[in-house]
Amino acid sequence: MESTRNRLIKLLNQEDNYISGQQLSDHLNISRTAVWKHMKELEKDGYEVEAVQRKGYRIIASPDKTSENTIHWGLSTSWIGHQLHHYEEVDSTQDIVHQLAKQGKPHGTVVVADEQIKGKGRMSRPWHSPKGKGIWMSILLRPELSPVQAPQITLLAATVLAKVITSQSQLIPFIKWPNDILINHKKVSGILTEMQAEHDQIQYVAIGIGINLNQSAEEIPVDIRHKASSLRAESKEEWNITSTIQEILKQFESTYDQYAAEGFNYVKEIWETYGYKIGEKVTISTMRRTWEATLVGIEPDGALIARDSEGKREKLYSAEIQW
Ligand code: BT5
Repeated sequence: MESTRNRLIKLLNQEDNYISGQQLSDHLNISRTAVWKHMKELEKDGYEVEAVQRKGYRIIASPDKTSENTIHWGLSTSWIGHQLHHYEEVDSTQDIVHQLAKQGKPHGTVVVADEQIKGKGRMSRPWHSPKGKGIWMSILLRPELSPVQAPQITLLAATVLAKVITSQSQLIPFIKWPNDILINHKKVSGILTEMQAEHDQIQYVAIGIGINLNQSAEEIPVDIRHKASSLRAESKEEWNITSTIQEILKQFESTYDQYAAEGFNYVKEIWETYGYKIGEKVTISTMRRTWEATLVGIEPDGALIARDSEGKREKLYSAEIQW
C-alpha cells in the first residue's frame, strides 16, 4: 500500500498550479488538518511550500538533498521504490535490505544511504562509499527464478546502469564481466548480488549498486586510483544523486518487466552491446592453464563465452582475465 505522503507528493507533482487543501483531502481521504501536517513535514525536508488562501498549495522549490521524499518526488514507477528507506549513514545497505527481506518487505523495496562505513564488494572486499559522493543503494527483488538464474539479475542490473549513464551524459560505458561498469577503462560502478534460496526457489535477491558520482580524481583512494574513477571525474560535470537514483529505478523497472516478459535474450543482447572487450582477444588463466581467446558473449547461467584460436568455445565462470 502506497503511503499517504507518497500519494500527496505525486498529486502535487502533477500540478504546476495550486491545488486546494480540499482537493488534497478528498483525493487522499484525510482531513484538511492532516494535509496541513504533511505539508509541514515536507517543509522540514527542505521543500518550499507556498500556501495561498482560497487557492491552495504549490511547491515552489525542492531541496537539494536526498531523502525518501525527494526520491519519491517525480518517481513514476509502478512497483520499484514504493517502499523506500533512506539513511544518512549505515554499515552497508545490503545488511539493511537483508533485514527488510526477512521482515517480509515486498519486491521492489529500496534502501539508499548517503554514506556506508562498511560498504562491501564481492568476497568481502571493501567498497569505498564516502558521504554524499555517490549512490549506495540496494534493491530487494523476489523473482520467480531458480537459483541458477540469479546471475541474470546482475547482468540485467549492469545493463540498466550502462543505459542510464548513456542517457544522462556523453560518456561511453562498458560492462566488464560480470559486474563492473567502466568508463575510459576505469571502474565507476560495481554490483553485488546476494541471494537467499530454499528448495530450488529464490526467496529473494538483494542487488547492491555502488556508483561513484561526484568524487574528484583526488578523492578516489590512492590504492585504487589507477583503476577507479567517478562519473564527475570522467564527464567533468556534477551529477545529481536524487535524479540519478530516480533514473536508475525507472530504467530498472522497465528493463526488469521486459526481461520477465521476454526472457534472458533481451538482457543478453543489450549486455553484449556494452560488453567490455567483446569481440576482442584477451589472455585467460585458470588453475590449470593460460591461453589466448576472443570473448564472444554471455550465457543464460551468467558464464562468459570465449573462443580459442582453434575455434573451440569455452564457458568461463571464475577465470582470471588479463583485460
Ligand atoms: C563490487 O565488488 O564491485 C561490488 C560493489 C557493490 C557496492 C554496493 S554499494 C551498495 C551496496 N551495499 C554494499 O555494501 N555494497 C553494495 P568487487 O567486484 O568485489 O569490487 C571490489 C573492489 O573494487 C575492491 O577490492 C577495490 O579494489 C575496488 N573498489 C572499492 N571501492 C571502490 C569504489 N568506490 N570505486 C571503484 N572501485 C572500488
